[in-house]
Amino acid sequence: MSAGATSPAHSAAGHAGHVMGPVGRVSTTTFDPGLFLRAWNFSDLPAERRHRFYRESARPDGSRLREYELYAVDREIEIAPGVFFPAWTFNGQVPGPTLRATEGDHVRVTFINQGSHPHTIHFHGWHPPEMDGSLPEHQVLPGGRFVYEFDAEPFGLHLYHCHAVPLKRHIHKGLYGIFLVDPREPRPPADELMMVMNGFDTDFDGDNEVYAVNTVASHFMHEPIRVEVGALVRIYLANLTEFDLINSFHLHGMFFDAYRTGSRSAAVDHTDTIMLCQGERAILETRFRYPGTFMFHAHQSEFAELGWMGVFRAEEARRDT
Ligand SMILES: [Cu+2]
Repeated sequence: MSAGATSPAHSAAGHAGHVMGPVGRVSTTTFDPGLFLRAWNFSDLPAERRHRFYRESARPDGSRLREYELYAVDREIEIAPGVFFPAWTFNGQVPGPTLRATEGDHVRVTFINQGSHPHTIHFHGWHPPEMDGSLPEHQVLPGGRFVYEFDAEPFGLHLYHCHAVPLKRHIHKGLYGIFLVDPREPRPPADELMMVMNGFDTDFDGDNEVYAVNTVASHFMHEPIRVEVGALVRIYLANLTEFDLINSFHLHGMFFDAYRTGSRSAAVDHTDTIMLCQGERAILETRFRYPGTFMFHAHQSEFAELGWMGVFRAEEARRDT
């Protein structure tokens, strides 16, 4: 339609019902997708509470021992305004807490199953078979516990998730999280953001009705992700969507470097859209050139309209001199 052809039916008011995404807001008191963006190793908890779930100590070779406590618990979560999902969670949240180690660290995860079904934790990365959490004998029954222990390698953006059967149901119910392993030679300092693309089958018909990044549909449309113009922004992007074969991330107004699985130091692509299969991950790096608001969303328009859409707000650095 040309600019001059606006009729009352096509006025802004006439399109009020066409606003993408649900109307209203989800409470962020129990889970805040914005807090999840920049939290790892339970950094979002007060110190004394954090100590219960995460402890780190130096080892003689200069690496660290990192000890975690993860528990499975059934919990209803709000994924869109007034839309509640009967989730199975790690530590009460979907995605579960982000675990972050450096290559060569020793990781010890005590898993307690407080849920109503048998669960496991299956980590991506190198580990002995008895730590795999995938075979029938690996199942941790309700009320049971298991200690997963392995060295963190290789460096890259990995996952952890339940591997009890039926697998797609256990993952889709919410039992997944990011297991990030940094290289020994650290990546350059950056504003780092954890983004988990996920979907929810609210009527259990094997198809998702709600999509999001970090669980809450359209959250970052209401709460823009604030970044600084010119600063390096690093996005840790993981696809934990079930039922749909692929998901994607598209960023407006710029290009980014992409490191698939984050396991190599050289970028493999320079693009504005990246496609990830189920369980696939990528690290994305860019610098915002202009101040202003930049949309990001799945390039599957259906997903975007069902909640997988948000915006960045880039601002000039404050000069206090
Ligand atoms: Cu499970």
